[in-house]
Amino acid sequence: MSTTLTPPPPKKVNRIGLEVLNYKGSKTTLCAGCGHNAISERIVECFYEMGVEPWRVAKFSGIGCSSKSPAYFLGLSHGFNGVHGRMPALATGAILANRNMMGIGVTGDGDTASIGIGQFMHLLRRNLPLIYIIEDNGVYGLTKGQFSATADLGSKLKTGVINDLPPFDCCALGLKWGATFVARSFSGDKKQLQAILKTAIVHKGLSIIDVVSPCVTFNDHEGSTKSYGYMKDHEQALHELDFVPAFEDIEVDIPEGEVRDVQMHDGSHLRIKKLGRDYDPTVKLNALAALEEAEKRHEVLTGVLYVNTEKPTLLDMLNMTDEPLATLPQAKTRPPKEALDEVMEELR
Ligand SMILES: Cc1ncc(C[n+]2csc(CCOP(=O)(O)OP(=O)(O)O)c2C)c(N)n1
Ligand code: SF4
Ligand SMILES: [Mg+2]
Repeated sequence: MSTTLTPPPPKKVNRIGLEVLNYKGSKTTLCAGCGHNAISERIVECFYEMGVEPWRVAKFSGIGCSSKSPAYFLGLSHGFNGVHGRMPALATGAILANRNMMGIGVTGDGDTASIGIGQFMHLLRRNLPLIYIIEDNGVYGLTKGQFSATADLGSKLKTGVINDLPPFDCCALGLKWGATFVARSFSGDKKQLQAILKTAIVHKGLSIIDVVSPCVTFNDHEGSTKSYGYMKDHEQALHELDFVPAFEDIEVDIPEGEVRDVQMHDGSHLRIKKLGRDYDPTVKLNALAALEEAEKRHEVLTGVLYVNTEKPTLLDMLNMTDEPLATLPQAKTRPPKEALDEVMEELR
């Protein structure tokens, strides 16, 4: 009697032949249920599905539970965990030194809007090509839950302390001061966050993605405005999003008047389906007005607030070379001897 062995099913791979496993990182050490874990999972899925070469990605972060999360995704990528609130300077230096790398920064609301607000503002005016994710829970999770500068006015800590200062809205800052892709999402909204992340992966410029990401240990109670419960009752999606990458067939039926289509640099499409209102995310004033209105109504507006595919990046403005600076020969990085002799002559 002969036994036939069934071969194992073929491994599922993406368009560059990698398995999803190749996009994972170490096992998370964050609390079970922390919103930050869901964001790491979305990053793994999106980089896998987009077929990004992980060794071409540079991950940056500061200090905080959120800033620990780059350890939990893209284990084959380069990573740099810097000082609290100083990630933008690190990312700027690294991306300038090698424009072939795709930069992704993961930070917290404290890391960005409290101690790091100065660095954040300077990053915004530079339009550095970088995916900048703020895992926004309104508190300093790592140091046991004090209010951060994105905590809403009137939000309550577990101890009963009420926040009596108005928040910085990182999306409004991004819009006003120069980011070219600005979105807000919720860690619990898988589909929306995936479409936003995929768009950011192909966007040529600075993407600010503020993701409300509840801290289950210190800020998920009644009275908090960054809890799962509050988001369930107050999230207002601007539109329904669908991302069609350049490598997929985009021939799909679009119901006229219902869908807005934004073409990205690489030929990918961000499909924006109307939900109630007609919203054009290429007009900055629309975004600022929508945020103001939402604040008055105590709503958390999510979706793509703004996208600008025209503005030159910092790398274009500086006319940076394609070659990594570390590999340039001295002949290309120093003025020639004759030029130096000429300067010396002028000083004589
Ligand atoms: C210079 C400096 N000041 C203060 C701290 C203490 N500290 C560590 S993490 C943190 C805040 C983290 O909050 P956030 O960025 O919102 O991250 P989360 O833990 O909430 O994800 C603070 C104040 C520090 N590590 N370094
Ligand atoms: S303390 Fe809060 S932010 Fe930190 S891992 Fe736990 S749930 Fe997440
Ligand atoms: Mg925080």
